[in-house]
Amino acid sequence: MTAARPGRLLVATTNGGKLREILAILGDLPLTLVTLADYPTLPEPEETGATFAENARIKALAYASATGELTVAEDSGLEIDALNGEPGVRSARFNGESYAEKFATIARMLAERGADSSTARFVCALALTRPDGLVWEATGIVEGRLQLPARGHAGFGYDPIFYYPAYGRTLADVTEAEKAAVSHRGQAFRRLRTYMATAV
Ligand code: ITT
Repeated sequence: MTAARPGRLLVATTNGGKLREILAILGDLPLTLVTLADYPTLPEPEETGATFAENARIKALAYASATGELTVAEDSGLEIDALNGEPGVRSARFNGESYAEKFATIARMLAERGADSSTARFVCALALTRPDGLVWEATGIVEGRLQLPARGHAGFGYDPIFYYPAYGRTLADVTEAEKAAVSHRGQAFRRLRTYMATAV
């Protein structure tokens, strides 16, 4: 396997909310963490996969081969059971420019099905790659419930409508550390941290 640039890891995401959460978890690894801010002209790969894991591999491989870096990328999203798993891998592109509009779409779709809530989960699949191939992958899942109207201003994306029963709050109504302790991304990236500390 081609040696990537030693001692470095590219955290490849265009999403500032994800990036902040990931850097907080990986920050104490003895590695230089680089981001897409260090590669400002790279094109964004098209997410053509049918699953979170496939899209994570597509992104990680595209960024690793464009940069020559050991690279981690993740694909994540919200699965709402009453909507047959929607928005799922389409979470970022789901109906509506703003999250307020996306939440309104979800409320309307639920109402069409005679529901006002649903069990739901956030899923995060990450892929670690070198320029010539996949090195390792992991997944994290957090189970919760959809709660409308939105509540809380922390976090990002769908956090204000994701109620986490053990906290009795949405993930936008808890601290970043509380979210990371239970979140899909927290689980997947703590696994990566353990792997990187021992294997790379
Ligand atoms: P990159 O592909 O560049 O990483 P992206 O935002 O396009 O950024 P995804 O395609 O994986 O990433 O879409 C993930 C979407 O799922 C994200 O934009 C949110 O809408 C939602 N999402 C994922 N994790 C979330 C979280 O922790 N809290 C709230 N919403 C989340």
